[in-house]
This record gives sequence, C-alpha cells and structure tokens, in this order.
Amino acid sequence: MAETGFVLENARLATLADGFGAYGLVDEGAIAVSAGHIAWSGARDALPHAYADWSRFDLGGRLITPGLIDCHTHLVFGGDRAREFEMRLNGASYEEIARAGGGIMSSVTATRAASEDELFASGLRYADALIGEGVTTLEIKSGYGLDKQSEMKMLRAARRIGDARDITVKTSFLGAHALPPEFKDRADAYIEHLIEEVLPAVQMEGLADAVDGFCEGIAFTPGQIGRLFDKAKSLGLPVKLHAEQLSNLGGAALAASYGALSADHLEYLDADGIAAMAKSGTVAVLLPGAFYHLRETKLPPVAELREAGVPIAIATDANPGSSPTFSLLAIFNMAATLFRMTPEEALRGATAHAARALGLEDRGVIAPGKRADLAVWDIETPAEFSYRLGFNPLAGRLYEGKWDANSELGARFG
Ligand code: DI6
Ligand code: FE
Repeated sequence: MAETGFVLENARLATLADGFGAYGLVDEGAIAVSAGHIAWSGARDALPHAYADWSRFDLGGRLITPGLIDCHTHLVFGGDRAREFEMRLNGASYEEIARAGGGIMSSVTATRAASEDELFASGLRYADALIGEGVTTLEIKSGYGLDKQSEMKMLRAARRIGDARDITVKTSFLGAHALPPEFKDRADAYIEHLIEEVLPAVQMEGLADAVDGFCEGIAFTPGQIGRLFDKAKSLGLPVKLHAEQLSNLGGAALAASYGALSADHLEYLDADGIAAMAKSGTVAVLLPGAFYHLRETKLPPVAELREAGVPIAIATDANPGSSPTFSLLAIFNMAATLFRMTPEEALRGATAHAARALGLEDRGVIAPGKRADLAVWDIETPAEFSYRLGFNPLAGRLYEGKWDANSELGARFG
C-alpha cells in the first residue's frame, strides 16, 4: 500500500533550514506529513504529485515554525521563593541570600519534602504553560534534591511529564547545583559522592540524558566539575554547564574541552571561552529571564559570540529563584530588548540551536525527514514573536504529526 499522510497548505513557513534566506522563509508553502515526520516541505506550487491525493489542511495563510524547544529549565521543584523575592526587593542580594542558606537551599528543603506525585503535578502545570506556547521539546534538570533519593525523585517526575503529554522531555542530572548541608565545607567529598553513588544510580535507571553542573564561586570549582565530567564521559553521558553567570571561572572553556553540548548563562564569558566554544561547537545558551530577574547589568558578549560563529540558543531557565519565568515567548522579547538579539536569532535560538544544545538532530527545522513537531501561529512575520510581550498568537500545535486537541486548529482538524 502506498504511504499516506496529510498536507498542510496555504501557509507561510519559517523553516530555519539552510539555503532559504532569512528565517528559511517560504511565503506560500506546504508541508506533507506522514508517520509523524515531514515527508516534504517547500513552495506550494512545487508540491510533488505523489502527495496530491493526501488530505489537506488549509491554514488560511498562517505562519508555521518548528515546534519551539525550551532547552534549559528547572521546572520540577518544591515550593516557591516569593518571600525571598520580597527580601530582594527590600535590599538583599542574590548572593547574600544564597550564602545565608536561603536561595537554592530553601528550594532544596521544599523539594525534599515533596512527594514525586506533588513534583509531577506542579511541574506539569509549568510544562502546560509552555506547551500552550507551541513548545514541543523541553529540557528539565534535577538539582533541588542534592541527595540520591531526592535527585532521582525529581528526574522521575520529569520523565512522567514527558509520558503524560505530547512533548519530548530531555533530563539533565544537576546534582552539582549547590552544596547540601550534609556536606558543609566538604565540596570535594560531595563531588566524590555524586561520582560514586548518585550518578551511577541515576544512570542505572536511565533517568538522565545529560550531566550538568554549576561552576561558580557559590557552587563548584572547575576542578570539581572536571571530575564529575570525567565520570559522565565514562558513562557515555553528554555534558553541559552553568558557566560564567556571576563571575568568570573559565567554566565555558572547561565545558568546551569536554565537547559539551552547551555552556549556559555566560554573562561573564571572555574571549578565551568564546574561542574554545567556537572550536568545540558548544552552543551558547543565553538566559535573559535570569538576567532580567536578577537585574544583572553585565551583558553576555552577544556580538562576539555572533562574530565567532558560536550557535546561540535562548531558554527560560524556568526556576523558583533566579528566573520564575514560564513563558518562552516572553524570553523572545527579553532576548531582543535586553540582549539586542535579532528576531531571527531568537527564533533560531528556540528551535534549531536549542535542538543542538540538547544533542537532537531530528528536529528544530522544517525539512524532509525531520519530526513533524510544528507550531502554527496567527502572525504574519516571525519578527512578531520578539515584538510583543505578554501575547500568545499560537493557533495550533502538532507533535509527531498529531494535532493538539485543545488548540484552535486542533479542535477543527484533529
Ligand atoms: N543558576 C541559576 O540562575 C539557577 N541555578 C543556577 O545554577 C538558580 C537556581 C535557584 O536560585 O534556585
Ligand atoms: Fe539554570
């Protein structure tokens, strides 16, 4: 029997694929979808005869992009930090709060106290907010448990979000996020414990797709992160790193030397770090939500990253402390307003480059053979993603070629 599927037509495509000019734009485009994948995409006029009798969905001139990818979140956590937010408004700094045992530690206490079901339920609400904005792939980190049982509980909750919804969840083990009270003044011993006990257990259960760390004065040194990364490598897990967020410890260059998928934050990144990232092909994940919430003033070196040809991604960094932001579309606007990233850089940063930051080659662009993870928007130009703040023009979302029933177009076509 001949292969069959459906055709999305009367649409503009922002394919992000090479060889099409800005945004990989196709003004009057069509996409043929079969078995969850893109069979063909291009100008409607050029649709091959083979697809002529497939069922058609007329999208009324709407814009189609690849499904959005939020490649850096911590959206599974217990409690919230609204009171700490209030303290900061009354004058305390983020570092002062962290050193006084607040900050990440208060989320650790709440996360340890929460059941897996509770973490799943609260994380799912945040994931649903992103799904409602056309997100089809989501990364979620551990790092608020900081003991074996609690870290594994977080990662299981994250996996369950991927099972419960039409979304791909990629997990990162972030045991090296902060020093737990049990290891006070014994950071080396904690890293040993992660290497000997926690990471092997996580790996045994298949709970992590990558290993992450926080390389910072208030967290772990490059030497400690290097030991953790050696272990990750020996287990066959890719690495990524929170680097150069509050100071410059050379974390990005360290990550690059391990062939890291990404180095993230990067406000304090220097020329050596940029050169190392360019050489290794490590993606720069910029997080304007944390910059915004912390009222950071040191800008990441966007122009220099651009110049060096380092792929730039953007993400929410959704977390209870430094980026209580659960809107990737808001991040498009912040990337433009705060970081002067172009709308095309932002869209590429939340699709093609975000896929690369997760090591995913099967998505992030509209092209034959890629997954049919797509978002349909009531806008004319992709510049509109970055232009507005607090407006969601999503009209429909497809995950592996399947419409979201609760979107406008999904209700009509699904
Ligand atoms: N950098 C951040 O901005 C978050 N983690 C990290 O390594 C902050 C996490 C928190 O404050 O809860
Ligand atoms: Fe983060």
